[in-house]
Amino acid sequence: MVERETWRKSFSEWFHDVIFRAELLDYRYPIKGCGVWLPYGFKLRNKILSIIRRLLDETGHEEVLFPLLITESMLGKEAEHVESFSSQVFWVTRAGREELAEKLALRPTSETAIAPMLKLWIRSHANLPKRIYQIVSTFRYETKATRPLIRIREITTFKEAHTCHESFEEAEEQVRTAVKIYSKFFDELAVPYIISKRPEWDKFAGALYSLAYDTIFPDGRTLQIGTIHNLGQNFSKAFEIVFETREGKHDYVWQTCYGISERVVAATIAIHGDDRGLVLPPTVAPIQVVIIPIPYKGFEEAVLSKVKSLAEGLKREGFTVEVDLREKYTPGSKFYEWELRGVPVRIEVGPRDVENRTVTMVRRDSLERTVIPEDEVYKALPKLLSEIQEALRERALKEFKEKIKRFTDLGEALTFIKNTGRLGIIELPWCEKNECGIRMEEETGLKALGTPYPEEEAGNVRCAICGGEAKSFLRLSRQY
Ligand code: 5CA
Ligand code: ZN
Repeated sequence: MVERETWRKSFSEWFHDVIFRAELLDYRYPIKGCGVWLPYGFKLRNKILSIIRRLLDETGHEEVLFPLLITESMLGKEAEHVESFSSQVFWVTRAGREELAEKLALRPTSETAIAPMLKLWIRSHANLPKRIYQIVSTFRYETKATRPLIRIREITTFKEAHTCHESFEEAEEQVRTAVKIYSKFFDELAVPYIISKRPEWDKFAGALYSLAYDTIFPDGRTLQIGTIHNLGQNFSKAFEIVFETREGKHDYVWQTCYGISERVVAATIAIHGDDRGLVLPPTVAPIQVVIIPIPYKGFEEAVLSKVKSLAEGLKREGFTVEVDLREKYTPGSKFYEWELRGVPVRIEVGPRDVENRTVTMVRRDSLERTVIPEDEVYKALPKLLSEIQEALRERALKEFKEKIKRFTDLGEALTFIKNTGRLGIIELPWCEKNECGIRMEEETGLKALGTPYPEEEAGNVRCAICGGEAKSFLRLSRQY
């Protein structure tokens, strides 16, 4: 097994360090909150995006691309929305030598960019349901400390889906579909999550309610990695998106939206890593297998020719393979580098492998070595990759579950919080009154994530604050 001490104890440093040294991104760009995707990071990003694209495409979503700029009047149409985003918007006020007559916002998200076009496109129930998505940069002037991939000002990988429906019930059905899509998505990344209905005071501005996916980082803090909002008719009323119903009447469309960002890349890195660096799940690893020759005097030719034919064979079978033939590096330093970059499987070919017609396979997660006959590699590799995927999933899930604790009593919870280093999530019975929830945040010094989704009856317990009948549990954590 690989140690996870640094990863656990100084996670924040580990995270910054690994992003930089594994050459995923470079945040030395001279604007705060903006980073450069490097080739290896960009490949990882695109692998992850290809999963969400597939899941959306197969469930009736169509990919589109809207302009980056939004006029001030468009952005201002839905009152709650603009109120909540106003402190975070970047504005374009000048163009060339001229002051603009109406200033233009860089989209912080796109409801208000999309709505005026939906108004033109949707005439009748025959145009519904409508499901579109785009993957774009959005801009948020974050005032909290920025963090690589986690809190940035140019969010470069903002995947936002927007849907329109005939009825509230259909929008609710779409919310359930979105939950299925995101759950599958995170399952493929082997990233564990918990789904909560955000409390009233923390929902997306302009939504009826918000559901959120949170995961727990090695330092015990939670990260919101995805959100799903039922927007009701708030935006369609503000933008007059009206359709003719089946009965020949007119109604405003019912909308939902749901989004993720490069935080999903952050979560994939953080959840599976260890002291040697990245450990990438095979489903998203840009390189699945790296082949490294172990040259030995007199065997150079034989080793090289075996490495090359093996690489060709594996590529033909559809694996993504890297062959590290660099002469100036020792095998040891190559091992170190590909371990840092999280390649799931390393194949070593040495003189003994040539003699015995074998290959040596080393898995990145456990560093376990196995020597197998060379003609079995094509069968052994897919099996090994799926074993790695499963092992990562199991370990992550086990660690995740251990970090969620339910209490019935505030005092017990407070003692637990005081004595627990990397806290995770606690749950306390709640009457669902806002004032009690806010008091829970104050008493614990934590932030509310919301209540379990799907809804869960609290059973026969009392609100941890007022002693009244508890309707559900409130989840609380330290959040990024
Ligand atoms: N229009 C809706 C749905 S797309 C929306 O904007 N929702 S959101 O505000 O919750 O953002 C969607 C997701 O983007 C969040 O769940 C979070 O995972 C991610 N996100 C938000 N702000 C940032 C940021 N500054 N840096 C990185 N990711 C972010
Ligand atoms: Zn209460």
